Amino acid sequence: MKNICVFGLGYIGLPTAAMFAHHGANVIGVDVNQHAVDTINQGKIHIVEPGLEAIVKQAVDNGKLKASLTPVHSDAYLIAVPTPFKGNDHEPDLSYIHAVSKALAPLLEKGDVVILESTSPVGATEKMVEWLAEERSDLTFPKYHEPENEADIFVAYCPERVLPGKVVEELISNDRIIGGMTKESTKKAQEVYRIFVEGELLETNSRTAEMAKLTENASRDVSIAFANELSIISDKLDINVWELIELANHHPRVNILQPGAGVGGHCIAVDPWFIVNQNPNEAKIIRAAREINDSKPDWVIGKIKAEVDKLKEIGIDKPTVALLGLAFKPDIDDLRESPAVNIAEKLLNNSALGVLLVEPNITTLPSKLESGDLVELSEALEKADIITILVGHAQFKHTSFNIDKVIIDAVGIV
Ligand code: SAJ
Repeated sequence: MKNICVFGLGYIGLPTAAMFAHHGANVIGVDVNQHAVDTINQGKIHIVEPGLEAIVKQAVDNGKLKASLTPVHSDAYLIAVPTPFKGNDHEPDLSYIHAVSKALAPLLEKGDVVILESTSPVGATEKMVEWLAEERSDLTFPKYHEPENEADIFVAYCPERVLPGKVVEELISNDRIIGGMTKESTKKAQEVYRIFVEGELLETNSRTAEMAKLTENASRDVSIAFANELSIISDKLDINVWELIELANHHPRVNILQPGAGVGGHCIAVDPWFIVNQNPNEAKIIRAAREINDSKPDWVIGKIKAEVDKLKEIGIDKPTVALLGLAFKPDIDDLRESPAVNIAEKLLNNSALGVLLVEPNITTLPSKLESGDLVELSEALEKADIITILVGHAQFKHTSFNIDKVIIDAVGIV
């Protein structure tokens, strides 16, 4: 497996391509984004991920990694393009995988390996094979129900499970699920990942691998929803939810996660919907968890509004609310799909309030919050009437909130 072509140079594709190149493979990374291609070919990166730029630079300088708008024939093709939603019912949009299939099909030769990594609904790998087969009637492709029968092309689904912020380390050390359409496809895909993966390469079929990826994130979503539901019940009963969870977790077989302002990011808040969309009548807990977690930002806004009303009653006409944290989780600068941004956006639209935003990991606000004031923590603590902690950043954990102000703590710091 000397030559590898990686489609999609985003948060997963780029680190994966760089890792293959760093371990001696000749890698062509393909992306439709000219800016990404140019940046990578200069040995730089267009995303934020600790430790990645050095690996990309070395691989580019050594001539092992090249980015391009067009693919070339390779021994293995790895697909890591987005699968967003389309329509109003969280239906996965496989058009990026379809476009890659069309670009890749003309290059295929007997013995090549095609691996899908994009988070996908169950059956997407078989759909991809259909698209490839439509273009190449001269080749045979594997069939899900005939795992012992060999074909000209080897196909597998191999999901990633790296944690943003720790991608470089986890790509190497995590165990991987290798879901071949046939037994031989699993073996061939294992050979590809063995180039750099030190974790176990667990064998299964493509549908189980697709479902495993969705299951991992849905499982975490359900666990967080349980914690968020407890926080709402505890608030009603005037119980401290953080103490409650701490106590319950002393039970040897209980391990409850932490409530927060909601669930953000591009994985846990998205992937469970693929299961719900495909199994609307069966996926009851998974749907409920999504709804509970998605409604948590509005619940936090309700708490803020209740405090605002109390201040108005005592004559403070336009109270100022400080929102501490905008990122989707602690100690990162990533604001995408962040519940804190959602809360900030809604409060900024309320002209009866002053709003101060604190996010120590960024220097400029995203366009949807451009009407807001990004200030230092000290200024917010001094000027605001209501302090709302939305993200458990280290800076906030090291701050004493021993001040005479209303504090709403969505993440249990105080
Ligand atoms: N959160 C809570 N309470 C908790 C834990 C998390 O409210 O106790 C919130 C976070 O604040 C954040 C959201 O959940 O808003 C998601 O954060 P996360 O750290 O749980 O996960 P991600 O989205 O950064 O990465 C997840 C990981 N999946 C699992 O842990 C099962 C990662 O391993 C996957 O590779 C990644 O999704 C992905 O790409 O699918």
